[in-house]
Amino acid sequence: MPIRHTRLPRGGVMSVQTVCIGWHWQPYRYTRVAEDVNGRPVAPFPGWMVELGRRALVEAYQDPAAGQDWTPDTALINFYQGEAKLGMHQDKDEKSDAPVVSLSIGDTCVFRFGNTETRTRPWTDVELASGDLFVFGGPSRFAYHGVPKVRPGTCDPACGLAGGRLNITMRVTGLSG
Ligand code: MD3
Ligand code: FE
Repeated sequence: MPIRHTRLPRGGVMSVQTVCIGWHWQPYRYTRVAEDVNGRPVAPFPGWMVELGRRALVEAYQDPAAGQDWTPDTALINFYQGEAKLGMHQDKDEKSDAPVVSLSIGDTCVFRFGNTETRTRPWTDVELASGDLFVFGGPSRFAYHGVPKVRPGTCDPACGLAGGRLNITMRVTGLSG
């Protein structure tokens, strides 16, 4: 399935481009085929990424048992090119409160981490650089968050991207089939 700008239900188009594995995400739903793109089944979720995510949970929680029952079945891969940004939102399309693991590659961005009640302040802005990995578990899982800015040209040449920013989020959908 090719990467694409997701169409929003009210007619807008996201400036970020997204491609999914495991399950195909559209606002408010997950499906096994990319019906809004080309009707093709999405690529399977690779076992090595399950293991990478589990290692992240073990490190984040400093608990060798963390992640043993955590099996991500989808990843949303966002690509930020040019002026692309992501407005403040909650991730509520998964039927699971399991942690989300986020891995950033490429240009540094400003990540805005808000609160669970409103999409407004208080929030905390943090820079996410290439190689940064975050685990959002517990109450953070349902906090509002967004990416107001990417800093062009801040990527280490060794990151392997010609420009822009990639973010991979591993998730548990809580869906079956
Ligand atoms: C906190 N992605 O894919 S990554 C998203 O950089 C998303 O592309 C941003 O927000 C990006 O939904 C932020 C960090 C992140 C990802 C998912 C979360 C933080 C999260 C889900 C719940 C809580
Ligand atoms: Fe999100």
